[in-house]
Amino acid sequence: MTRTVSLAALSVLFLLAHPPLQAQAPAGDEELPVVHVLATGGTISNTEGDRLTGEDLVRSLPGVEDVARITVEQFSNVASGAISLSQWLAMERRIDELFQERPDLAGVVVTHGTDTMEETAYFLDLTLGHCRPVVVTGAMRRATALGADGPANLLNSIRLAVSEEAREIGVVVLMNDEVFPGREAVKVSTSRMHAFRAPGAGRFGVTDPDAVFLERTVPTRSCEAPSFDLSGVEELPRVELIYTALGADGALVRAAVEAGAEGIVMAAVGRGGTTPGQREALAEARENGVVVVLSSRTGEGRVPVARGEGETGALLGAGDLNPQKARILLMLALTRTDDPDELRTIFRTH
Ligand code: DAS
Repeated sequence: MTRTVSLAALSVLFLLAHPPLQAQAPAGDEELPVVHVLATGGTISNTEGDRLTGEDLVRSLPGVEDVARITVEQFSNVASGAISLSQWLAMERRIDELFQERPDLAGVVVTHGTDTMEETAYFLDLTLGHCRPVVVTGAMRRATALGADGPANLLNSIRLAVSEEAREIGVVVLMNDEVFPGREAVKVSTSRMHAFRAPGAGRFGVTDPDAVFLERTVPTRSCEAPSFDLSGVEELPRVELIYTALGADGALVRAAVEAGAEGIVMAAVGRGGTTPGQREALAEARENGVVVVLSSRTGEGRVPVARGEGETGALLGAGDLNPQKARILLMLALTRTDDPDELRTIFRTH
């Protein structure tokens, strides 16, 4: 007689042998701190044609059981370009809930695609009202590639999250042994292992095999309250990002206004320049109540917040925030105010 074992029965047997990490009380040496891994996808999870789960990633880490007790949660499993703004809101709420409900939690590690990692890190930096470490990490090489960097990045992130130095570090990015503040981390290479930088500022610290070193101070956020409290916010205001290049007319600016944008961030040239056609359209946008912010496509340096008004058609400059980070700050600022002076203050202080 042939015996058939259903897939469901096999799954049950597998689960009995490997209980899901997120369903468990953190296992392991009770003296060790607890870290929660929130997996979202990205190259760190990629194999040929498939994606590993957060549990797979943690199980592959040699020696992790000597560093921390881990719980794992699969938040999503997508390329980071597919993470939606409503998922951002859900991610912030989930991490906030974890910190509120679990005083024992040393920190959270978010595994994330590197393409938009700098955006998620800044968003969380602005919206979480906690200082416990949230380490956002990923990989430049997929899990099955020769020299895959994901396991080292993940293990180093867990080491950072439990380290004494990082107790009040807040949101950071860790890639290739280097740590960057969530506000400053920028992806600067499509494919190199050292793909992250903090332009104009330098790294925050390093994870060496024997220890974690923080090498400079970073302006601290309040540990009591978030910079932007999103309770009650169900949707972020629409803010469009538009590039300046020679000969660009005002068509994209007008299309953004037509689509209902409450704000426009320009990836302007140099210290906030745009073309005559864009300037005209931006001035019209402002007359229609759209908030216009000038950032720079340059990659480093400031567009003074005081730049704006007059001929630029803009309200303010983004300081040292790159266009994609300026868009996040403007979205969050617009949940609170559209008053020009308050907006300028927000851009000067975040
Ligand atoms: N697949 C890309 C992403 O999800 C790249 C990466 O993860 O590094 O962002």
